[in-house]
Amino acid sequence: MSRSVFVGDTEYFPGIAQLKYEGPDSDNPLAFKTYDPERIVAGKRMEDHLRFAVCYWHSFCATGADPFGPGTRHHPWAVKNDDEARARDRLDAAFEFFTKLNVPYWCFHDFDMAWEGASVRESEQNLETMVALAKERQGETGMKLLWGTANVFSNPRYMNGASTNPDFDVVTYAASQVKAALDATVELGGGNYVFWGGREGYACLQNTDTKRELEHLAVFLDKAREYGRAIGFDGTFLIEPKPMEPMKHQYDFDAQTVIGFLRHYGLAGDFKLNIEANHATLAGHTFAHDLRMCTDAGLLGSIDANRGDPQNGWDTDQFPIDLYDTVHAMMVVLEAGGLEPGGLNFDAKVRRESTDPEDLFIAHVGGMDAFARGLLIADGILNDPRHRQLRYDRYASFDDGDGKRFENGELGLEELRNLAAENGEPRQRAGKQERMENLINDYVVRGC
Ligand code: XLS
Ligand code: NI
Ligand code: NI
Repeated sequence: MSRSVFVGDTEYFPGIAQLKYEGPDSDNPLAFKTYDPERIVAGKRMEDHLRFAVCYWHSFCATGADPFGPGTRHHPWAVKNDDEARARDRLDAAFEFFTKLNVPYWCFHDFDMAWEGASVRESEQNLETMVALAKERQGETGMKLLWGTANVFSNPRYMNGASTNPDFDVVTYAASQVKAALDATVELGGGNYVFWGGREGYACLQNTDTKRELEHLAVFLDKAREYGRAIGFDGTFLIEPKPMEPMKHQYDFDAQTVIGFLRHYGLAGDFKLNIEANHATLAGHTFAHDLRMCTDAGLLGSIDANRGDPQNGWDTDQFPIDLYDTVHAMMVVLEAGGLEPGGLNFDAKVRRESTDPEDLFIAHVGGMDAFARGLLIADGILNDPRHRQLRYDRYASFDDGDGKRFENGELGLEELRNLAAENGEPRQRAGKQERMENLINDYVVRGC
């Protein structure tokens, strides 16, 4: 596919051409060593397995500001005085970046792309203006939208939550934004729509009616589904779990909590999960654990690819470069048959000290190569009969006979007791954890 290298009138990343696969021996920091979109793995192109997306917020809006100091990155697309002019420049810079990086998808929040107006109507118009331009740019570059979402957590009005806010007026405002963001997602052909519950939780249990707030959340999601389907959105609604930050506790704590919630309120199926690595680890799990909980439930929708720092207890949103993480994640994804219509969205930001424009490319290259390696290594492991044997043959006693009858619910507690009495002490069967770990390491070393 040939793509024009920049859109609009200005080149925002001069001196950087479209990135290519150059193979493992390349020493070019702006080339892929493993990610080769055309390479066939397990019967599919790498690009179609990984379905990479770039996020708008961290990459084109954030400047590196932290609670201790202002931004360090000076974006050439953020210099004009007028809101609309800045938004247009930012969009062009983003599409230039997407094209040069050569990824197929992107993701946005309403007010990453547009700017908030003084009224609901004004904000809607601002978003419509930017969606029209984004649609043009998608047409010119071949980019597709992985998902859209609404930022219903930054504006001070959402300090007590959005759909779970104790004040109904705030709930209606959140609804106005979700409606407009759903319209935008449909207009741009997005395959998914995300709800990350930014401030849907509490800071103080004692002043919060948790039962009522959770019920409001369920009603709100149900109405969003109803509206989305009515305007022709046939993609997946996604809930992105996170246990804390900004709130002390967030209702969408982790994968299993969200799965239980979706099933309880009859939302499962239309709604699936968007698992973010750093959120899973904040919940005390591994990334692969939360993915596996989703695939077991048939509810894995998409992935926010990033990583935390084991020494920091917050959402550092670093680029994913840990090979074990990507191997374990891709083992789950491959076993489940893939991510489509979801993908791997880099919800990750370069560090505050990474101030060269090329750093944003280098960071994405690292993440893409790490997942490409994860894919190849995972495919090798899953095709090794020893993996099957170590993981599944442990359950052979349930394949037939009484074990099978137990699985089918045909044996009562007394019958089970009698079997134990008859059969006596069970034979010890080792878990073989170290064999499994060594097998994985062998594939990691053998590489790609
Ligand atoms: C923040 C979330 C956010 C969502 C989209 O922690 O990861 O970026 O992905 O609202
Ligand atoms: Ni995220
Ligand atoms: Ni996050």
